[in-house]
Amino acid sequence: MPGPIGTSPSRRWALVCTAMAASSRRRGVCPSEKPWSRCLSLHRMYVTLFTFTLLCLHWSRCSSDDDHEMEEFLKREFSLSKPYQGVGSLGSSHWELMGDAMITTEQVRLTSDMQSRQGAVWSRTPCDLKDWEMQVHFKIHGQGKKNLNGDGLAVWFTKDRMQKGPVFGNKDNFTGLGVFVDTYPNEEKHLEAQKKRYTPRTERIFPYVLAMVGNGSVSYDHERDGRPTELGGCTAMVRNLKHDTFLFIRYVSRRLTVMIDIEGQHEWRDCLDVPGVRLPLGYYFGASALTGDLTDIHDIISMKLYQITVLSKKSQDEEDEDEITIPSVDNFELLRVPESEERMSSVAIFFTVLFSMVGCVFLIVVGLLVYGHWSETRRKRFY
Ligand SMILES: [Ca+2]
Repeated sequence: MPGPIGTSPSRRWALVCTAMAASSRRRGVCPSEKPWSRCLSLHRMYVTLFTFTLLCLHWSRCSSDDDHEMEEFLKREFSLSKPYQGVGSLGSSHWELMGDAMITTEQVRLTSDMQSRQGAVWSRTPCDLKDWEMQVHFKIHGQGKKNLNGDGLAVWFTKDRMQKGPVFGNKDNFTGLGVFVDTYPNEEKHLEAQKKRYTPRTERIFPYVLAMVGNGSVSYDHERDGRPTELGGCTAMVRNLKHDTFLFIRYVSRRLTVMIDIEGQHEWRDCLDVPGVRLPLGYYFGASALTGDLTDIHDIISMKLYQITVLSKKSQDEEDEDEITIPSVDNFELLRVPESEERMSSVAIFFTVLFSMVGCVFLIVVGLLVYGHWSETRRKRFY
């Protein structure tokens, strides 16, 4: 499988810079007829100019994409790999099984090739890492022919854990992130039954990988394969392959990137890339799968979680502005925090303060009137 890829672009760029600098030094050899001192100063000038250009180029590249400077570390407490020591049996294990999931020596089998199964494996520890990437080694296989298998598996980063449900074996109206490998085209079958067809623009070829963010009140539309809540996705022919298949989920500087490696070429292929994804800290990683009338074997071979350290200060500062409490996605209508509510709340605060002040003035006036009346009565009593 391809290794961690977070540092590669910047490292590639650094290599290019070094190579160009070396090449410039080679080109800086002076013609023999020039006086040596003049040649040296010319050489210095060229080197200075070239270095300056390189610095400018490097600066523009770094400032155009702050995510380039990264370091990554494998976090064992959030990773699941062979020999799955204690998983599903020991309370001390970092991972817990649910439903029909079971451990073998080679994999965590979420479902077997049987109807109406659902299984999951969940991390016990909430994850407080701000930037991370998860590499999932999985396998989906079974007897069912094309489009007669289902339903798929999901990788989760959610507020709740260990809850059964209809969304690939997890509860609906979940809070957090779900990345689904959907192997059955429910919507297409539904349209076929109505004698309708996809338009080429809206057609999605299954199996299909897609990402969804839920805020606890958004439902996954199973009949439409999650189309209304899809953040992005790609076709991924992952079933019954002889070679290994991988899913890569990166969440760095509020940018969600999903890539797949399913061709057996040890190369990541882009699937989706969405900026402005806001996920709170302290959620749980998990994976789940579901079979219905149609079946498949859904296996997780490993889940490796890398902590990403973004070295660019600018993006860190931008992120530290406020704490995220509810998952949301910028420019995604279904999940946007309603601005009207925010505006209403400030309007409400204004009126509360205003009415409090008016109330106070009213009370003071009434108090003064009562006091005036009382002292008048008292004065009259004396006369
Ligand atoms: Ca489906």
